[in-house]
Amino acid sequence: MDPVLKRITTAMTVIMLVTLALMFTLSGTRVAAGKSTAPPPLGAASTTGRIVNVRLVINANGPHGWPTYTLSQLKLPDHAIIHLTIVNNDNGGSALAGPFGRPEGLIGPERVNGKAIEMSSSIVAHTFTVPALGLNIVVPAAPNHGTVTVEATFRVTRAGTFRWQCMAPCGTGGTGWSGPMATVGYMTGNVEVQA
Ligand SMILES: [Cu+2]
Repeated sequence: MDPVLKRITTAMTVIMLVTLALMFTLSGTRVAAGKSTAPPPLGAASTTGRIVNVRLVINANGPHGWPTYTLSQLKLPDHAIIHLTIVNNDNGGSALAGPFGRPEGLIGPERVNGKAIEMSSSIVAHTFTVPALGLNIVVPAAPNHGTVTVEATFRVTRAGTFRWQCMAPCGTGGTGWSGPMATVGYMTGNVEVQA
């Protein structure tokens, strides 16, 4: 073969191989990314259409030994349907303030361990309450050394930043309203609804 032609052929073969290798690598990356089943980080909002799944965990013994919601600052898109799951491992109960033993502002019933429940209780572990949004989610106590899972669906229709608060005085002090109940990052925080 003509040496020049041979060099050109070799160069073209190398280019083709490199291109193929690159395509293979890229498609492999895509498949790997598509197959990823890692759960979203706690409290992160994952959007599927207009349904947003949010997961919170309540730890009985957070920092200071205080009961703690794992995420105090929630960001939600306005007008989305929020499917909120709360996993609670706190087996203690507290007497509720006011009418907060009943779920409020939800689409459909609250579900406890997968079962729809007409809940009304004056002693619960915690609540997730956003007064400005008319939202109240009741979290019963977990069994000893176990967890209880609460699911609630609601739609936010108001942009802004709103305070959320647990309404079961699970904190310190004579009334149970000090410590975690009064400290952002534990039993109170903000919900930011983004327009
Ligand atoms: Cu609480």
